Amino acid sequence: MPTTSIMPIIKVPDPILRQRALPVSEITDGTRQLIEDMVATMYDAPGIGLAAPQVNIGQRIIVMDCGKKEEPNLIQMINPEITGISEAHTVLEEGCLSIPDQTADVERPAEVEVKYLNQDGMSQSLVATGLLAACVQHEIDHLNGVLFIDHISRLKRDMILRRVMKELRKSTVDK
Ligand code: GNR
Ligand code: NI
Repeated sequence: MPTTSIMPIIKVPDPILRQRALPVSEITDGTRQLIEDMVATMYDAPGIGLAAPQVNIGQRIIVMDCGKKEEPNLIQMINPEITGISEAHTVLEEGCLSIPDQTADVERPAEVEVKYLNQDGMSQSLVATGLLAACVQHEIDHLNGVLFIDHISRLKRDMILRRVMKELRKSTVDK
């Protein structure tokens, strides 16, 4: 019987979130198991995307589902690379499982083209717009140690970080 595990999600200020993840050099059964566990962890959270560094794994792997409940659209990427961006930018409200309960408007290219490997090591390409475009850029950022708060003003970033640290202190004193 195949079994999947829900993995703990790493939160700020863990330095792992600021490290650059390494390319997957060989796709093994272990890689495929990790991807399964990441998918289960993303749906459990729930979130629309998850990057391996968020579960303490420094590999270039992301999973996403920006579909609806009735119409899921699971996408799993190994070694994703942005190969094209639109000139047009859009603003979307983003959140992050590693920065609990905080959101901010983030401006990004409206459309991106991404090249990646699937679980069988086959090269794939995706053109994303709308929420999926924001999500795939947010996830690839995670692989480079970048968080959505790096795209907003210092004032807003510091406000969010102060709130997160306050909650963190509260939860460690309580317990
Ligand atoms: O669940 C998530 N929602 C979200 C909303 C707008 C843009 C990006 C995202 S990704 C986020 C899950 C997460 O933290 N992925 O890294
Ligand atoms: Ni995130």
